Amino acid sequence: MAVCRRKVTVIGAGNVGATAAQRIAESGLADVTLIDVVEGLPQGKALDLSEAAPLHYHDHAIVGTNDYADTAGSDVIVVTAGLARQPGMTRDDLLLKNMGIVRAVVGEAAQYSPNAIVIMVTNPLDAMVHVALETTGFPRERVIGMAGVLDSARFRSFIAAELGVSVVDVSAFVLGGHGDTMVPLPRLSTVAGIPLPELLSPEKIDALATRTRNGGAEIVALLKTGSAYYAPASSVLQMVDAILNDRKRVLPCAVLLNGEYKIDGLVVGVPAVLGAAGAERIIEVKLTDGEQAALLKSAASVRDLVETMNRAQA
Ligand code: TXD
Repeated sequence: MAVCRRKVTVIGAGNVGATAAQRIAESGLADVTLIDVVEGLPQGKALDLSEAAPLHYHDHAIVGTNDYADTAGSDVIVVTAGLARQPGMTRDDLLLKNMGIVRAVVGEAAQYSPNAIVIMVTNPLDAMVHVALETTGFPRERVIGMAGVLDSARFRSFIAAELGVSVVDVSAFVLGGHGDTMVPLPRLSTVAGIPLPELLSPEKIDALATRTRNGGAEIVALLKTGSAYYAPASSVLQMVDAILNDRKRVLPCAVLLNGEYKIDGLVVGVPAVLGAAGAERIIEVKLTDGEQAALLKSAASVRDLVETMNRAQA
């Protein structure tokens, strides 16, 4: 009997990449190839993770490499490669540096896995999804950004803590860009089906939404060096699981919009049905004027980044 093991490539063996590799292998989802530009780093982390395999009762291969040939035939490619903002670097400097990195790594990986689904993680997230779409030429279903899953998980955890209820019963609906421009929709966020505005005051909901928007910065301030990676890696796992198991999960994903939500040609976070073909369907909900305006503002900030990248290439 032919046995077909699924394969996930994680590009970037840093904090998010290595943790995502660990979660994917240890949850029994797929073999993992971890690749990085630094020699020895992916090999060392992959070896360490492989040595943990007997203790976690899984037999997935975890391979570390610097050679894209080893990524061939991947079902999913997770892109975490990039630089963090360094002192003296402007946001635009970082945008253009990561654009160059993402273009190079995604271009290589796509050649070896032309049918893969790409999950982008590198920041600035929405802009990097544009870069990956352009570089691969893949359809929009197969190039998806991870941000909304993380933002909604953060929002859920804060709502649950505020109400003293299980996070499992909290469902949060977020739209828009990652971080600053996230658009939470409290009226569509629920606790066991009860709309959030029935349980918390508008001021309290606003405070929790603001904390969510600043969720990344709150962790950076505590860690001093580096940024969040446990929840980001778990968010990647949820998306990979939805794809490999064709679960048709409805998850907030950064995808290219072609007129949905009155946005055309820009990558924005919206609810999508995630299954074996990627972001198979975008779910459109009717927004209030205020929500629509916030979403358009979020899209405008993505447009600014795309224009900066276009100018740099002109
Ligand atoms: O919600 C989200 N989308 C995010 C995004 C949540 C958390 C982190 N987010 C972003 O992911 C973050 O702002 C970064 O842009 C990426 C990766 O974050 P991480 O914390 O993992 O960064 P690290 O630890 O610095 O790892 C980056 C790795 C590191 O090992 C580099 O050597 C590698 O990327 N790197 C490369 N690998 C391959 N090829 C090239 N060219 C390359 N350049 C750097």
